[in-house]
Amino acid sequence: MYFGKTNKTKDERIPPDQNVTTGFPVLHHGNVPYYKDLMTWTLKIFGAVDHTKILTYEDLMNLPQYEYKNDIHCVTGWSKLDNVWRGVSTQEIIRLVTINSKAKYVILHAEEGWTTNLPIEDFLKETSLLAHSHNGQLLTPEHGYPLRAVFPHLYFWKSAKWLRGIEFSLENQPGFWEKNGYHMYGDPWKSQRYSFD
Ligand SMILES: Nc1nc2c(c(=O)[nH]1)N[C@H]1C(S)=C(S)[C@@H](COP(=O)(O)O)O[C@H]1N2
Ligand SMILES: [Mo]
Repeated sequence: MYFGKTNKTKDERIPPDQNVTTGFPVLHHGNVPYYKDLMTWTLKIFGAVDHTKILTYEDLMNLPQYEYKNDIHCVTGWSKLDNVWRGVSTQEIIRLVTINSKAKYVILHAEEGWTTNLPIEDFLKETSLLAHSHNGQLLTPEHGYPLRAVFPHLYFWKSAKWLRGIEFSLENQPGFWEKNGYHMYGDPWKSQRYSFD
């Protein structure tokens, strides 16, 4: 499947105060995990769900694979256009559990306890993906291998690299950058950079 067609001009694709880069900057807090193999790697789906579900890398690869092309916008001011992401749709992931109807938020858990938060409806947007590949190549360790989230409609800090857990929650709990002054939602089109924006 392939989505991401746009009728927008290049200028219309760039949110306020962003500059286009042709490189692919690496940005994160903490250390890059280097996996020799994925034998012990799992993705845990937990929290406000009927049962905790643990997926292996193989389980993920056996789910339907999607491809999307879109633009990403980092809060520090760079945007990168026309990224092709391949992976598993978040909509496939939630079919594996029953979510408590009162749950409204998702907390993503990455390696080293790094977290970020977003509303369930954003997690489930058609373009929201758990990606293993970028522009036809497996993610490099620096960019999130083996699995990262991609939410192109939010600032890129919400797109957790080295994803290990998806927690459904009744409350909106701030993640790592959100606790450090960044916005709880992070819409690049509204310049929602900091908590006071
Ligand atoms: N686990 C984890 N994911 C993370 C971050 C982080 O610190 N830890 N930083 C975020 C930020 S601020 C950005 S801009 C993007 C950068 O992704 P890239 O290094 O692939 O460009 O990752 C996001 N995902
Ligand atoms: Mo960022």
